[in-house]
Amino acid sequence: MSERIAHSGLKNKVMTADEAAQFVNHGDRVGFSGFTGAAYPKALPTAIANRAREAHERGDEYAIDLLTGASTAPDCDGVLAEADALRFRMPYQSDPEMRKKINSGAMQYADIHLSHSGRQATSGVFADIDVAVVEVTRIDEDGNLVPSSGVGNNVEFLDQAKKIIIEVNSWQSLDLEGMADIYRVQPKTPIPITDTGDRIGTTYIDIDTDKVVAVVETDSPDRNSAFTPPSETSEKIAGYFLDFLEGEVAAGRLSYDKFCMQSGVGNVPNAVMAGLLDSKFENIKAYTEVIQDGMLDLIDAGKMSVASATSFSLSPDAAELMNQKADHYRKYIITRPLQVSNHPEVIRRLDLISSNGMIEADIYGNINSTNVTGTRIMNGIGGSGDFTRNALVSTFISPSIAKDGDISAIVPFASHIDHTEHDAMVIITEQGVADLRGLSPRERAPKVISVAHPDYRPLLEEYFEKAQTGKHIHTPHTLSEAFSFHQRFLDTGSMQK
Ligand code: 0RQ
Repeated sequence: MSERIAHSGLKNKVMTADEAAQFVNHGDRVGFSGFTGAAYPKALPTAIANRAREAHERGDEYAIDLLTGASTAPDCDGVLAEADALRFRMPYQSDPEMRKKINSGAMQYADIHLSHSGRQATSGVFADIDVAVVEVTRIDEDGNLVPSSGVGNNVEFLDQAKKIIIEVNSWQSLDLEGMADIYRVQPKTPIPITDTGDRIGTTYIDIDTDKVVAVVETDSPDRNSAFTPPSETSEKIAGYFLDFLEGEVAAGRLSYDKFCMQSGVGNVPNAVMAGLLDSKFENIKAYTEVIQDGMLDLIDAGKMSVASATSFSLSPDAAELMNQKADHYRKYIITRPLQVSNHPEVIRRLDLISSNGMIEADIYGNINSTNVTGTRIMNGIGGSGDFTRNALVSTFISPSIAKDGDISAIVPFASHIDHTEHDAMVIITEQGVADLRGLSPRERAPKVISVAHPDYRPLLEEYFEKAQTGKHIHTPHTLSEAFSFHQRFLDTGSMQK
């Protein structure tokens, strides 16, 4: 381990996680590394959760405000939520325990665009950050930090924090060094990225080593949840997505060479990437948030020339492969601070095609990505807004039904709106493609209804027909029935009955 901590001053700060947790006090605002299950601190969360539990048993208060890059893992968000150690959390999370606590009102959750999260931290929206806890692969002789499997908001948290705790994780490959491209976004200054693979910064994060109060050694894997094999539904959706891309080529709007993509996380995006393996597309580029299994496959097949993201989100097998072959993959992969990976300026410049999942879309193309029946948080908006609003073409890919058909993903009116009809351009389900570009609301509705599940199409057609008998029909609605699908679900457990 000692070769991983080359700075002599910081070597002297090595201590246990329990000792380091003593620097994290009740009421503190704490910035953690971590993004979609990668690069999160592995030891401090449990140590902080234990502190919280002990304080609560004594009858004392103990809760912190936690800022991260995005979701972490059960041994981070999960243990902290379970111990009631959090008062507040931002941004994206996807932990079942945390979801329960948020939805029950036991903690506060601010679900903000990921591209805004670091900027809000540096501009003082979250006031001072008391402690930054950041996982790294290595500390060099000058005290610079070599990021592990992701960057997220680490730079912003390290710059802002009064105290720094570093976790040096020997599970992470030393060959990750060179993958990161660290650049501090300056207000009113263009980001000099004009192509996906441009490197504009350093491979390490420079810090004020005087702020470091503790260094903790760990040896634990990232979360790396396994993906289930692609279902028939996700393969159908992937097929339609590829048909859509072919249509764009036929229309002269896209080339088989150097198409640039953003891809949300999950099984459907991985099925899309599996489809791209056998497609005519070559030299594919990804300017996206997370490196997924499918991207490693595309790189290995010589189909993807470069992938830029802020973090990994890999299955256990792919994480193992990354640990063995990081020196190979770092020729193709760049990890950037979240403010850069998700920056609207760069996304718009790169003319990319985005694809993200959704909870539901309404008949005019408003998208709910986050709140089931408008009230129950699932995960969060993540970076889907950053990419949807700024992509050349924004797509949403989703099964047309959920919960064995009790829920329709196409509804009369979305019960919560993350992406408006002005931002969402194409909706793809296993039923087909609804290309909404250039259409008025009344032209869009039949297209959206055509990708609903056949069991729900008649109900949606009936709603649309009746809504057009109203007085103002630019965007026809019968407001008293706009949430009838959701109400039926709450009353009977199914949107159909
Ligand atoms: O529930 O886990 O209990 O089975 O949602 O659904 O179909 O497996 O799809 O994993 O792609 O998730 C929108 C949640 C879709 C995700 C969402 C239930 C469904 C299942 C998962 P179970 P699927 P996915 C990149 C970009 C927002 C952030 C984003 C998401 C579970 O894509 O969080 O895009 N997106 N970020 O049963 C009730 C509905 C439902 C529903 C699905 N209409 N009502 N439940 N589900 N539709 C990542 C980052 O930014 C970090």
